[in-house]
Parts: sequence; structure tokens; C-alpha cells
Amino acid sequence: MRSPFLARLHALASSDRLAVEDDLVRRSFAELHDRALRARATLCEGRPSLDGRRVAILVSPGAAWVEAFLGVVLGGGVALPLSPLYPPGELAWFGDDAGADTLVFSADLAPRAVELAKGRRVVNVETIADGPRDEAASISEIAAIAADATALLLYTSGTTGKPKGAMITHENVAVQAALLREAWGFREDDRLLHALPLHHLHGLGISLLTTLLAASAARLLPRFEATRVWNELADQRVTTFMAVPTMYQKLFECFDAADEATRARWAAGARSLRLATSGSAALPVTLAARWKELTGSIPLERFGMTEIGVGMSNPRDPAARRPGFVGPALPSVESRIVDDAGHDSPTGPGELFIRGPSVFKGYWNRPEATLAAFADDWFKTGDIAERAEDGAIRLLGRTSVDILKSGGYKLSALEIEEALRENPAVAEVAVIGLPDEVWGDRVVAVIVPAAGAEAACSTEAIRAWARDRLAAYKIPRETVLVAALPRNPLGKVVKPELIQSLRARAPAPI
Ligand code: MCA
Ligand code: AMP
Repeated sequence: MRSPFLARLHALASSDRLAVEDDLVRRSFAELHDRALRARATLCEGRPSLDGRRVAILVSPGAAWVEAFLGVVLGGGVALPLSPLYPPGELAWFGDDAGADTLVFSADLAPRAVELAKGRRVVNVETIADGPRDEAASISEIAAIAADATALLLYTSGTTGKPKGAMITHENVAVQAALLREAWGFREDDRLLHALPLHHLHGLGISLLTTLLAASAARLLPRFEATRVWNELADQRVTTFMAVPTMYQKLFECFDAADEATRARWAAGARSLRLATSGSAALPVTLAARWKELTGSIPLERFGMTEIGVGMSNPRDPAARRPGFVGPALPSVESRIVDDAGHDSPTGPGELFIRGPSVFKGYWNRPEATLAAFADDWFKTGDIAERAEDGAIRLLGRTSVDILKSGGYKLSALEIEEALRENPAVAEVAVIGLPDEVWGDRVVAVIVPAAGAEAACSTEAIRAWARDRLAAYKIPRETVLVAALPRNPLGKVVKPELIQSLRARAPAPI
């Protein structure tokens, strides 16, 4: 078998150990594999293979999501996981951009899927595994899937307006999972509590696939909800938990509001975890310290990116973790720090470049963007880093003021500005991120209203208007109205100036 991802999956195909469970079903590896092969046959519709066709997945998190996803990759197709948080128009845009010819959906999301479904074959996830397997075709076809074939397309925001689909190969998936299995010591008896979205690499690759390919089990929650997560931890049936910093923040808000007996139960649950990790955004040292107070160790913080998987990780040994650092590079991940003049700077600060077998193969249908993202074969992360003597990396920010991180989601200020410019009440707009304890970056739209249109540019009016056009987490939390935007002699908005002036004012609500 040429795909190391599928070879690993195949090696687990006869295991009766638990693989995934949700609120309704439990599936062993053998059952999961069998159902994925049935899903494969449904998707292939008698053809030997999906042959690189893109299949959109708009399914609520759970065992059925995993079956559909594995059905696509076992079929030699490319999975396009989508989030129900996107409004219908944006979902259709993803389907079109990826050229997906099939949509797998779950009944609860059918109303969201109407526009996306147009012109595509639709398959209901509830019945996708009901049919027979296609033994004859599957054995030889699956064995022929190449290591560098694209397994999934994950859309990520950049500095160029609309998101780009990162092509993650079968080899990328296998390498990333193997690196983390080793670094974080996954064992067969590990059980992951999974509350992350499945349309990003953190929830899908780093958490779910690492767990499954290590022969451990994943317990999938329908969504992140702090009380639910605490109660799951308190049951002490899970051993690992992966989260973005905002989730830790929300967990503590919920913890502080609970009574003493509940807090004691929850704290015991958190202490029983073998491993709690944090990533996708900087973990404030104060949050790390609170987790340590509760459990005895700070979360394991690591640095990752859709395009590279996890690049740097703090050590598994809690005593060796350094707050504020993301650790040294993982084995096989090569890293460089390059200063403004383009020279290597061993300690930095400068832009972090990454190379190695976990790095993606390019952006779907965007050869120029792919070219621009690399310097020779080094991927340019856009993150500014410095390196300590022991090799540990500290992240200092990003090279572009137009990339924001809110609750672990990467957002493009330009994309949000483009959407807001469609509003006739908006004459000019600049979207910025202001530092925020809960969200990391708080998205603020600074607007010059059209004549007489001030009311239509209020926070409430703009948020209501944007609801059908942008995913909920991209919608600015606040608008600030100004007479003019600060511009440089070339007419470009000077965002650092805006950020500074708005940081200086009293904190705003929401
Ligand atoms: C939800 N809202 C948000 C966000 N999430 N607003 C801004 N930023 C967000 N991230 C909106 C909701 O739509 C709602 O809007 C309001 O905030 C309150 O929602 P709430 O219930 O408080 O939020 P939640 O549903 O609990 O979501 C918080 C969350 C979520 C669980 C932290 O944002 C999340 O799942 N984040 C994970 C993102 C992630 O997986 N990133 C990985 C990228 P309204 O009031 O208008 O309805 S991959 C990556 O970064 C690399 C590979 C790596 O290193 O990991
Ligand atoms: P994404 O494109 O959504 O995969 O997000 C990747 C970006 O998340 C990186 O380029 C970093 O800016 C940020 N990121 C991930 N992990 C961390 C971390 N531990 N600390 C700070 N930023 C992080």
C-alpha cells in the first residue's frame, strides 16, 4: 500500500478496540473500517475509485463524520470538511472553489446545505454506510493510492482576501500523526476528549487522526460547551484533551461560577488527564499558571499551522515545559529564522521558515499563492520568532497586521473588509485585531460611514447585516465610526496607528 495513512488504518482494521464514540454510538476499529469501506462504495457508485474527486462534508461531529471522511480518503477522493458555522452562501463558495461534485450532509444541517447542494450529488450521512462493500475494486484501488495524493483540502485565510485550500497529502497525515504519537506518547489505552471543530487541522489532524492512527480512541462531543467538558473530565474516562487557549479561558469562567463541591469534582477530573495541550494561538501565561494551580502542570503548548501540522512542541515531561515558549522543532521538522534583510538569524527575531515531510503540497488551484508561500522549498510561516539557547522557540507576532486569530480561528482582515464594503452604508473600512483576554484578537471594524448612514454602521446594524455573509466568528464584535482613516502618502491605511489609538481608549463591551 503506497499511502502510509491508509496502511496504518488497514493495520488496525481487525481490532476490536474502541476507535470512536459519540453520544449515540460506539465503533471499534473493525466496525469503523467496515463502515468506511461501505461509505467508500456508496461514494464511488460502481466506479473503481473517486480518482481525486472532491467531496464536501457538512456533517455534525460524531462517529458518522469519521466514517464519511474515511470513506472519501479510502476511495481515493479529497475530503473537503466544512463548518456549519458558515452561512449558506459561503458554504457554496467553498464547494465551487474546490470543484466538489459530491456533498455528504447530515439531516440536521440540511437547511444550511441547500445552496451548496445545487448541481452536486448529495449523499445522506445517515445512510452512507448502509450498502455493501465493493471488495473487488477496493483492495487493488486502495493499494494504488499514492503517498503524495491529496487526502484533504483545508481552507485557511491568508493575506489575499478569500481563503485558500491547503492540499494535505496522505503522507502529510501519516507523518504528522507519527511525530505526535512519539512526541506526546500516545498509547492504545489513551482516550481523547474531542471538542474542536473538524474543519481545521487542530481538530481533524492533530487531535482526531493522531489519536486514531495511534490506535487510541476518541470521544467526540457535538460542540465545545464548558460545563459538558468539565463533566466529561470529571467522569475520568478520558486521558487526553486538546484545546485552543479560548477554551481554557471559557473553562475557567465556568469553573469560577460553579459551587465548591462541583469545582472539587471537576478539578479531580482535570488532574486525572495524562495530557492536556494548547495550540492554534498563544496561551497566556496567566492561563497556563491557573491550569498548573489546578492540575500540577501547565498545558503542553505547541506551535502548528494548517500548512505544516505541528512544527514545535514543548516536551511531554511537565517539568520541562516553558511557559511562553512553544518548544523546539519536532524531529524531521527543519526550521530557520530569517531577518528582514533575508539573512539567517539563528536566534532571531525574524520570520520562521519550515521544511520537512509534514509540510503541505500547495494551495488548490492557486499556483501563484503557492509560489509566494515558499522561499525555495522552505515554507514561510508569517510568524515572527526568536530561538532560545536550548532551541525552544518563542513567537512574537505575525509579519502581517492583516492576519488575526480569534478563538484559534485564523481570519483575514482583508476578507472581512471586502465583505463589509458591499454594504452601501460603509464608505471606507479597516478591520483590525485588538488584544483580548478571551479571544486573543478581538475583531473591530473601523468605519467611515457614507453620508447620513451612521446608524446603519452601528455595531448592532453591521453585525446583523454580516450574519448572512460571514461565518459567525468572522463578524466584527464592534464597529468604531471615524471621520477618516489614517493613511500613508501612498494611500494605504496605517493599521498600527489605528490599533494603538484604539488600544488607548477604555475597553468596549461584548
Ligand atoms: C464563536 N464565536 C466567535 C468565535 N467562536 N467569535 C469570535 N471568534 C471565535 N473564535 C462567536 C459565536 O458565533 C457567538 O456569536 C459568540 O461568539 C459566542 O459564542 P460562544 O458560545 O461563546 O463561543 P463558542 O461556541 O463556545 O466558541 C468558542 C470556541 C470556538 C469553542 C473557542 O471559537 C472554537 O471552536 N475555536 C477553535 C478554532 C480552531 O479549531 N482553530 C484551529 C485552526 P453570536 O453571539 O453572534 O451568535 S488550525 C490551527 O490553528 C493550527 C493547525 C494549530 O496550530 O492548531
Ligand atoms: P492556521 O492557519 O489556522 O493553521 O493557524 C496557524 C497560526 O496559528 C500560526 O501561523 C500561528 O500564528 C498561530 N499559532 C498556532 N499555534 C500557536 C501558539 N502555540 N502560539 C502562538 N501562535 C500560534
